Amino acid sequence: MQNIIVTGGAGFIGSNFVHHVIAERPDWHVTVLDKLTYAGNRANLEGLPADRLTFVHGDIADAEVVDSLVAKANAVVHYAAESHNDNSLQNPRPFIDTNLTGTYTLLEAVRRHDVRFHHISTDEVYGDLQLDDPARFTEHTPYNPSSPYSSTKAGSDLLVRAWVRSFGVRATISNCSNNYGPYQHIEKFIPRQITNVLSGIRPKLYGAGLNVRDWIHTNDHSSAVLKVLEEGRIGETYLIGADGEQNNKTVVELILELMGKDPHDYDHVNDRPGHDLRYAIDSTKLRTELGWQPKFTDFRTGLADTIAWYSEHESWWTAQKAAVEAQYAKAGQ
Ligand code: NAD
Ligand code: TDX
Repeated sequence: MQNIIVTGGAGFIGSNFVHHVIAERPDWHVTVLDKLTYAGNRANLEGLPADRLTFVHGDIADAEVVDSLVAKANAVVHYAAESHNDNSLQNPRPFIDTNLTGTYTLLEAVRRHDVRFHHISTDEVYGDLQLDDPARFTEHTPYNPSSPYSSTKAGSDLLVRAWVRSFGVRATISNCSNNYGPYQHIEKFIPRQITNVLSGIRPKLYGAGLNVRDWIHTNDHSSAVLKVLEEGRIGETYLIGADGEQNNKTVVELILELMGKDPHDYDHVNDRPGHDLRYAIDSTKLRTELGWQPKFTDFRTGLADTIAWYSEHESWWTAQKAAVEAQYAKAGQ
């Protein structure tokens, strides 16, 4: 497998995966196909060797562009998506176009050219768990998405499954928990709070802040995806998680503490409509079947490194900060 397409490779998790692959697989060439929406940034790919990376500015829902690239590739790793729940509550349309029509367009191309496909998805397709529920999501948990975002991701997963069964497409799916790390857009929870503190704004916690997310460092997500791409069984789904459950209140307080501030110096703001209570992943299948293990499991250290990254890369995010906060202010958040 030498020539892979990474869709959404200029976004947060996709760009981290591109860095990982370039470092770990010296004989591979990566073609990034990215529309450069507000969430895509070419700077995320700076410093990578030009002879091993081709950047194509295009839409995954554009059948002509997709077909011409897929015809020359050995595999497609599909990260491109509209990814933010809050945006999907304001305007669901782009989520339908990219997450559903875009995935359909890629599936038709890999079907035509018999190219290996790996689909990146989320634990949010399973809905949420109660705080006191000992259960975690497994590959057998029924789909029950809550938001326009998670319902389009669930729909895209089902398209992949149907294309495997009906057309013999050689695909795998992975559903990962909440990622954190460098290059994450500042609309998302952790970078929003870090950049708030750096900008002299009090962090904003939705509701009481008791909602739980299962945090994984994006480097661990990358190693898991590479594992599934190379060794996963065709037609199978693998859940990716690193046992990182934390409630939002604890995370905000830890960010403030690590940044040398009063840990209680934050605001409670309007809750998200339909806000999922808790996500938790059981990644036993990936660990036992494919022998994957996470490496970046010390959340305090990972968060401190992430804070350092945003502090050292102010020029990466400052231009967007005012507009992101103005958008949140409209929703009282
Ligand atoms: P992101 O919003 O940071 O990046 C998305 C990228 O896709 C951007 O570069 C954007 O320009 C590109 N894109 C959007 N629409 C496109 C289109 N029509 N054609 C081509 N490119 C397009 O997202 P992220 O947080 O990096 O998430 C990447 C993937 O991982 C998504 O599929 C998401 O559902 C999934 N995921 C995310 C998380 C998380 O915690 N962020 C967790 C599990 C799964
Ligand atoms: O300012 C905030 N305050 C706050 O309390 C923001 C932006 C969020 N929150 C809460 C909402 C969630 O409980 O923090 C938690 C995390 O929020 P997000 O960063 O928006 O992530 P989430 O909705 O959990 O979804 C993320 O993980 C799963 C990604 O954005 C998805 O793409 C992925 O599928």
